[in-house]
Amino acid sequence: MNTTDKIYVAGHRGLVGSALVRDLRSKGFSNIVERTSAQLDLRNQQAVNDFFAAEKPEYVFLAAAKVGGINANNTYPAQFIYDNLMIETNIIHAAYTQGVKKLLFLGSSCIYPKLAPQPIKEEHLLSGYLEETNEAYAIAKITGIELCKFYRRQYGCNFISAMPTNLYGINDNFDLNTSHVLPALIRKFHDAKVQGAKQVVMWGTGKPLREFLYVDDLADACVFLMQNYNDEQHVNLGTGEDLAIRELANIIKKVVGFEGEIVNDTTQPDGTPRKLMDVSKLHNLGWKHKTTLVEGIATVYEWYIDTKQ
Ligand code: GFB
Repeated sequence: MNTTDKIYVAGHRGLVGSALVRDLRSKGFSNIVERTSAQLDLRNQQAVNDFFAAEKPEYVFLAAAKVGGINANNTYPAQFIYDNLMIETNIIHAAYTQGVKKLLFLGSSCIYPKLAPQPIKEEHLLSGYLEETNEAYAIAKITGIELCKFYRRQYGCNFISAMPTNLYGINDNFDLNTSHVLPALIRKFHDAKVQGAKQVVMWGTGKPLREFLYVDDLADACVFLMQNYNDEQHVNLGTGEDLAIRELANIIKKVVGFEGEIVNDTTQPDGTPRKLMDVSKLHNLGWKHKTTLVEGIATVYEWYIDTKQ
């Protein structure tokens, strides 16, 4: 991938897509194609085909997706499966028909079985039942991996897949009904501090373990794979370290400076007990994350105060 090659970043306004555009620009890539969802509905096959025929991108980062936290996944499963299947099928097929040189598809660690051995290796895919709260999203993302695999096998397309762990960063979603845990807790602790509240509610038991990767590191890893990886098997992207949600809450509480207590709402689901990625494949390829969790949370909190308040 040369700096003048035409690169389409699908989903450039989202958490992942916006980090990809920042990363690509910082590395000198200047020919980046972007479309908002208002300009191009990626669920519409004709619109996607027309866009690819007109723009003829050479490289594609498929970061467009319907995403959300545990509550959004659980509440809107039809939208999560339909939107994601349509987006990825339309883009992958158009990339094939228009002769895209290389495509990187982004999935999620929730593709793995709910009770997969830990840490989870790439080969654990499709070896057991999925976590119920995000089954619809996981099925769509597994299909994306399989599309890339079979378009490679039958048509020789250089389509690769990356499976990131839970991500966070600037441009995240802070809506308490649809967000992931990390931005939700930043907002809850901040609001409680400002309002002088005594308690912050944490969903579930606080016992599930999660791994978090800063989205700027994720973007760097995706560009690294685009430059260096050309195989069929998907690649786990993570830090290889996890912590309990309760520990995460305590870190965020400290960064924000909230002095009250944390209470559990156990009417809310815990989701999968643990999903720690085995990142030895990624490390063996020569890539490792840079940002620590505390550094990342501090940066996001600063950004949140500057832009959302
Ligand atoms: O980040 P999260 O929504 O998604 O929740 P998942 C992680 C854990 O944090 C769960 C708990 O055990 C939640 O119950 N939690 C505690 C909270 N307080 C809160 C809160 O205020 N808001 C939220 N959202 N959670 C998603 C999947 O799973 O992760 C997606 O549903 C995707 O498909 C994504 O894979 C990366 O890690 O459980």
